[in-house]
Amino acid sequence: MYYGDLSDSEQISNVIYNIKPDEVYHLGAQSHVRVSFEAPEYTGNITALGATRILEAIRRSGNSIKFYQASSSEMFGASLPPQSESTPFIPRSPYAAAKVYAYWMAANYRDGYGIFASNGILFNHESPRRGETFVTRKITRAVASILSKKQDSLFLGNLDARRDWGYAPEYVAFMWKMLQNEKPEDFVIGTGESHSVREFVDEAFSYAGLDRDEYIKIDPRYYRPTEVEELIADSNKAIKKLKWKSEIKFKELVKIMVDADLRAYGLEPFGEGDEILKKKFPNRWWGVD
Ligand code: G4F
Repeated sequence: MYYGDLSDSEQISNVIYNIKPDEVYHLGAQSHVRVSFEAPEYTGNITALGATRILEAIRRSGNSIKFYQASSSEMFGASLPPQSESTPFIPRSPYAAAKVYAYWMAANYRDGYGIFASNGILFNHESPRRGETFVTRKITRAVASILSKKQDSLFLGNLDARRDWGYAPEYVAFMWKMLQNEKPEDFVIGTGESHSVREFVDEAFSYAGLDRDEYIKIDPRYYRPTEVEELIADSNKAIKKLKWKSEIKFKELVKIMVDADLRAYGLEPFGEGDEILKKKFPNRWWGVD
């Protein structure tokens, strides 16, 4: 294990020099959209310039290193859905603006220096490992916490926002696939379906037999100065060229996450989420995680 910091170009160069990697998957970022409004400069430094620091270290190393840039559907911002590789970027947050910059740096290092750099424009991808302040995990954790009698309400922001939510392990497998492609290219990855935060709440609470109206409260603290209303991936390029297929659909994802949080709270999972994983990924570690 090597340690580094995306704000420190010398350290990054040393890591690239010492490891001499074949492939770099750059997922490091200040990745929380709401937080980026509170810390816009820091977000630019880490999320935008961090990518440049790695690309520059790769270029200076002179080694043949493939580079994956974790681009985001947030870059589409106010562009109407469905969003594909040719949809214009209209970023709606400091985070999204920083990701647009990093996207173009990867494209420029590809075109200018011949570096194998690819942008994966990934729509929201979730799992039991999702950070607790992102909305999906916040909801599924709250369900477990309410059932454990440790929490009696859940404060949320905009329930009308719509996202294209998929299952993260599938997306990570596709990141690897992108770097095995014969040439560096950009791909949009998502399920092609959008659902509102309200629908996510409804699915999670009804799976647990809870009445959402008893628990959900709105706190304007969680509103964003500018919101992304709706994201839906048009992944046709990835489907045709790299056989992308999202296995886990919205309702299944919710059940997987609720079951995992119940277990984390020491409760018996309802079991449907576990069954879905065993059935769809019988030979994969993420089927039993
Ligand atoms: O879960 P979120 O914070 O994810 P968001 O903003 O879509 O960004 C995530 O996905 C992106 C990929 O498209 C990544 F690039 C990014 O790094 C991150 O992983 O919020 C989802 C939606 C938003 O519209 C937000 O306004 O949920 C709404 N929301 C409503 N109440 C809330 C809450 N979001 C959070 N985090 N907390 C709430 O209480």
